[in-house]
Amino acid sequence: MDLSELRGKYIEAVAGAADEAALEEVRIAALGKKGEISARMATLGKMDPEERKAAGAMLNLLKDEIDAALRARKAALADAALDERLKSEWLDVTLPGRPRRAGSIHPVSQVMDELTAIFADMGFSVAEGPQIESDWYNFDALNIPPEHPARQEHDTFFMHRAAGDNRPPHVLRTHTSPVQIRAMTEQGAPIRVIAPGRVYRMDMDQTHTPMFHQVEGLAIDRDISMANLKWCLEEFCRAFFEVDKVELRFRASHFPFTEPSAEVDIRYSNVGGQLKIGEGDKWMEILGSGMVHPKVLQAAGVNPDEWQGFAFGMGIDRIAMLKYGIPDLRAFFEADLRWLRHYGFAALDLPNLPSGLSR
Ligand code: 2NL
Repeated sequence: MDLSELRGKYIEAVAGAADEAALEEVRIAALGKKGEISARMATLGKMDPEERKAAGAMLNLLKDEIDAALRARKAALADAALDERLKSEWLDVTLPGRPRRAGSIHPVSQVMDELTAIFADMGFSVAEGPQIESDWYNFDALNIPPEHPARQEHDTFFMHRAAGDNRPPHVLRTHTSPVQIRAMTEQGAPIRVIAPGRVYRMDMDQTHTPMFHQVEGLAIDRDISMANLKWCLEEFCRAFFEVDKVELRFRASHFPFTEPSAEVDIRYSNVGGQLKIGEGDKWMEILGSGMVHPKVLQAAGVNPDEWQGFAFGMGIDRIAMLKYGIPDLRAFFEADLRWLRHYGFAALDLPNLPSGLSR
């Protein structure tokens, strides 16, 4: 048999191999130790040098060609096998699940639902906005100019710009204030909104996670004062902690976006690790607040000579831990089913004021 016949025989055999086992038989017959091509190689030794050079080159070419054909056929067979499997193992992912156990509501979601119910009762609506914000909405509009030290204090995550694009980068929002700026810009005054949601800061330890939850509130009208702020926050705390009496303490503070500004502490007791709100001789800081700075109103297109109002911001994860006695913040974001079953809330049981928030 000459080489071209040999080539024809094996190329045809490769093409005809129906599965990997058949393909392996062809490989052994041609290129195996005792294969036909190998046997031809063994005859080279008896040739004279000139003849050996020419015949050796031809044999090597043929060997490479058969080898390439084997590999290509093997890949094609694997593709076909995968297609077969994908057809037989087809699954309709849009089918409803058949849960063996009901899921539960995460404490953060529960608390968001609770505070939404409380503030809705006071006439606030819920505003939402993007988690990736422009530098303007997250900082400038809030009276935090580029060189302001508060920018560093926010431990901001910055997004990338394309090379050569020198505009300020977008950021992961460091608070939900930009949502309220957007709401004010779109709706104008008067306005009453809360903005609950995820916020991001580059911080990670026992008491900080890089993503956490915040709720901010904003009330703008013609004659809203600090007195309205105080009542609103006291009423919120009384309803949220489900106690008859709460006591808040306002401490003068400073934020770029409010003037005057106050940090707010709540009275509590700690008896053997059991925290009680509204009694005792301890104070815990729970939120920041103040009268919206005229420059912030202006940035949102609201005339500060006509309108004024208060704003506040508080951490949702922290008040959830406080209300439901959850000791470790980091467990909030580990998606541990045992933890969720222990601290979670019944689904379809939306918090509402008439039936008691958390029952
Ligand atoms: C804190 C402090 C605060 C605000 C947030 C705010 C929003 C607008 C205008 C003015 Cl649109 N202020 N928000 C005001 C005071 C304090 O948060 O300690 N948060 C955890």
